[in-house]
Amino acid sequence: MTYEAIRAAKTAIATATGRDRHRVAIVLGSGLSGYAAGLPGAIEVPYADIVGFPVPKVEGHSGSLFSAELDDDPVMVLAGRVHAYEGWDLAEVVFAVRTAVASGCSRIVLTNAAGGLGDGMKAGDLVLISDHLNLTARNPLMGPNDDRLGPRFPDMSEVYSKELRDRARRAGDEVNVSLGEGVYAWFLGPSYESPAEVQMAKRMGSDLVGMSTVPEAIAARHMGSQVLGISLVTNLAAGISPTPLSHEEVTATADQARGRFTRLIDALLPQLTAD
Ligand code: 8IG
Repeated sequence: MTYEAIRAAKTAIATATGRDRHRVAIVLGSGLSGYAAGLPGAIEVPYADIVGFPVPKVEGHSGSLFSAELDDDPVMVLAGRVHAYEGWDLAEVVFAVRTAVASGCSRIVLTNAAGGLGDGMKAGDLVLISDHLNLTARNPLMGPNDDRLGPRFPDMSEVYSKELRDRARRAGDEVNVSLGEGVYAWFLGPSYESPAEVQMAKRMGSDLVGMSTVPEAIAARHMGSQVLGISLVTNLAAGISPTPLSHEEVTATADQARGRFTRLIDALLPQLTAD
């Protein structure tokens, strides 16, 4: 079923955008989806118009795909994502990313807002994800495997492409945006971690905590796409931060980082459409 559903969504995107292939997709995390509005000449397709796409219910806007051409290379921007904590199945959580890969995106950029706990990290930092910890005991590949999508036991030794991280670093250098690097731990949420859970995640080797990205990265790797992960640290994790976490802090940091994020992605996309 998933395979046919992905094909149907892919056809809907091709029809609505007039482009039957895209090269690169970028998923915009919370507070970052405004990036799409700044894309000149982009074609917007609401998720509700793409058969099979889950439509986010919570945030102010319900999610749209934007299709734009950068030097003749079609790029897909996914503004809005759904999370497991909203009650979506992981098959639904990864559906848009799977459709992007099926539509030709051999490189997927996953962005998110996250909590920071690595030494020296502070709110506002942009961090390249070097690896992840799946602390949810869930996996989007559970269930029967469809060999047309990928192998039963996909290798995860380089989920977040070293090559793409190097390209991101070069893009950052071009536009004076410094980038950290760290391991992202996936928690289900929606409550933030307790301080003890943050200490656990830290001792286990993580620098970032968040509620997204990992299932999408696993599904994209399953289908053979390269993945780049970028976190915006919008808050220090519980117990690291001297103050309680609030969604307002998260939004305020995202607002403050928007300019740097936009500059980075503008410099990065041409690096990613190039061979
Ligand atoms: I924004 O501190 C954001 N998302 N799990 N923990 C987790 N997710 C987050 C956090 C955080 N901040």
